[in-house]
Amino acid sequence: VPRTGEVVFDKVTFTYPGAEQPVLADISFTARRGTTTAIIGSTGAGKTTLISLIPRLHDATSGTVSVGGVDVREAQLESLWARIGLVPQRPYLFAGTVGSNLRYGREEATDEELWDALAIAQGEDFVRAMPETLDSPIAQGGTTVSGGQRQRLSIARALVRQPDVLIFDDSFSALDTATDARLRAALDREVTDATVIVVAQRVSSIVDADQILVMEDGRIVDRGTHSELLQTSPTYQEIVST
Ligand code: DCP
Ligand code: MG
Repeated sequence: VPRTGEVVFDKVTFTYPGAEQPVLADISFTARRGTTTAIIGSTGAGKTTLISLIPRLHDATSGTVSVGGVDVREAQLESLWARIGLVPQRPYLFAGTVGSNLRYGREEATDEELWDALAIAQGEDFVRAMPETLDSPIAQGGTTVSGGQRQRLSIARALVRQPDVLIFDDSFSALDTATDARLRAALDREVTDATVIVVAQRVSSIVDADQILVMEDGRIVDRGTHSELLQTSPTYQEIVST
């Protein structure tokens, strides 16, 4: 399996088991290594479903999804997952410590690597301010940290794994716009090799993306850069203005 993290969707359709209507229809795009692909669209458009096909949380009903040139259905699941860092829309923390939560998925990571990931995820300051820093306990369900802190720990956990493909599902929504901007600038600076896929609600989080896919009812209705879409896409214009 080549180490390149290019993600390709080719005419992908997906219907949830037992459902009548497809949730994704005719999805084709390429997300290249070293670039950021953003996915935007209203609630229920199918964004989370789309990204869930990459680590095979679901399998496409028709069409193919490939990572690094290999059809995900033919890849070994363990090696596929090792190459994907997915920050879920509802981040979860385990009972344990800050450190054990960050090491989940890469137990051998050093403290220095954890701090590097926290610095990018804008979590360094609040973890340093905790009485036992990386050894601070996290209660079951992560109730000892705020929603925004949980989001940042979840982002840092994905970075610690140094994946080829980094997927953020609405991961910046609980952050204030200044923190969001700092985090994206740090990602741009420090994560240069990965294929980054960002699902976002806020247009400000994706203005710099190399390509933006605009989704509506399970389809990609428009695509382009921010400035291209401002001129060509009524759907995008509507999202921008709300
Ligand atoms: N759906 C379903 N079964 C599931 C998950 C979703 O039937 N287990 C349906 C609900 C929506 C459609 O699929 O009609 C798309 O759901 P998504 O969660 O993929 O939509 P988004 O991620 O775009 O929505 P949001 O912005 O609210 O996260
Ligand atoms: Mg979603």
